[in-house]
Amino acid sequence: MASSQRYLRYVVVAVACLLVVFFFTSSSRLPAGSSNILSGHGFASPSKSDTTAKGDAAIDMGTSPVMSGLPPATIPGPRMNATFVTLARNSDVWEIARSIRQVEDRFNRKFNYDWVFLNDAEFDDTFKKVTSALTSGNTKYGKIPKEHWSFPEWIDTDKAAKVREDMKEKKIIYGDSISYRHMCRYESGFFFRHPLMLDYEWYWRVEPSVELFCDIDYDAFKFMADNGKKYSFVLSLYEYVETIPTLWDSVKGFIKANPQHIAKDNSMKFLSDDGGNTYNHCHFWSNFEIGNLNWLRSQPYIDFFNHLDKDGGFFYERWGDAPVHSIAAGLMLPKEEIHFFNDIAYYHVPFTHCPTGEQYRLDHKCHCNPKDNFDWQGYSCTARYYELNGMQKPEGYDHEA
Ligand SMILES: Nc1nc2c(ncn2[C@@H]2O[C@H](COP(=O)(O)OP(=O)(O)OP(=O)(O)O)[C@@H](O)[C@H]2O)c(=O)[nH]1
Ligand SMILES: [Mg+2]
Repeated sequence: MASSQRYLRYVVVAVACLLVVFFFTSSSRLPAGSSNILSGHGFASPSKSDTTAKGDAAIDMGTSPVMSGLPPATIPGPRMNATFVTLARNSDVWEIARSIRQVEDRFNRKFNYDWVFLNDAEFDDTFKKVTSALTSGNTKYGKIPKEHWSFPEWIDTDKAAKVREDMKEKKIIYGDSISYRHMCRYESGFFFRHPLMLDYEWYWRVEPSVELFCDIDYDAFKFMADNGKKYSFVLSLYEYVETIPTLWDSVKGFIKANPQHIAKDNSMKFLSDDGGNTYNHCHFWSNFEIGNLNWLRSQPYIDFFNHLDKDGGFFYERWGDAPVHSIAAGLMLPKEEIHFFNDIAYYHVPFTHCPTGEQYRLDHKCHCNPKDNFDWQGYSCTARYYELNGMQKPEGYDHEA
């Protein structure tokens, strides 16, 4: 019995020795990164076979990070007094997370601008945790004051309810929604006056589930400031007529009462085909905007918003903030102050702006299909914008899409 126990002990010791030998020999076959982790460094050293050298950067086969030859993590130079701004509900968290990730990857990781989030309810911890982890700048979370997200006292709420019923029957998108109307009115007249926004001069609006398809290597805010721009767009189209039947009447009332607010060299030709008598429904799509907050806070814009608001179309119809901002910019800014960002490749369901020009797309690592570009299609107003501004359409516009 004793000798068989001794024999068993020999067998156990032999198996243990074999396991130790196997462990050390097999660890040398692990991928480079894993062996570094085992050796306590945590930096993957690239192996020749799976690395494409960028520029002249020498490949260091050691375990420390390569310090030379890589671009800086952020671009040096002055920053503008600017912020991203997003209106969202807590339930939008994962859709806005996708948008933030794209904006950060394509632009903001180099510039680290702040991000202001606004909501008609309190933001919850998940929303704050997820969004602040994704952003490179500071994040701020604001609650919208009740008086900016409710029916003003001059609105007949029974009449507004009747309109919603009618629009529901006609199957007009968001036609029966009260919150959508508050949202459009808020984006038209209040977001730029929220206390958190008062710290800034420039904004870039970002909505849930949007995409950016190309690298943006320069500071778009600084571009706006340096070139005297106040408002910008990437997509333009015709508004759904049923949502704004009397908007242009209200605008004409404003023009008549405030001729001093109308810019001399304006973009009326973008908005109207008959010198201002009727609206052609063209507007810049406001789910993307880079703009100047001081302009929105200026007396001409506030007078414009107040005039429209008094006429009640945010509730008696379903006026969107896109035509409201666009008409304001088109009439009250000289046309040179509106900018088309051909180089910002963008998607918001269902339209894509994919920059015309193959070399640009290659140089900026774009991943949009030029065939999806909406700019030169019949329902886009961008060709009108080019015409009005005497701009040549970019090379390739007639065969890329
Ligand atoms: N806090 C809050 N945000 C809202 C509400 N409704 C819409 N929003 C936000 O307002 C912006 C515009 O709303 P969307 O629902 O995207 O409207 P849209 O772009 O016309 O329509 P979609 O095609 O659905 O995107 C988005 O940033 C939304 O997250 C709301 O009731 N409360
Ligand atoms: Mg949207």
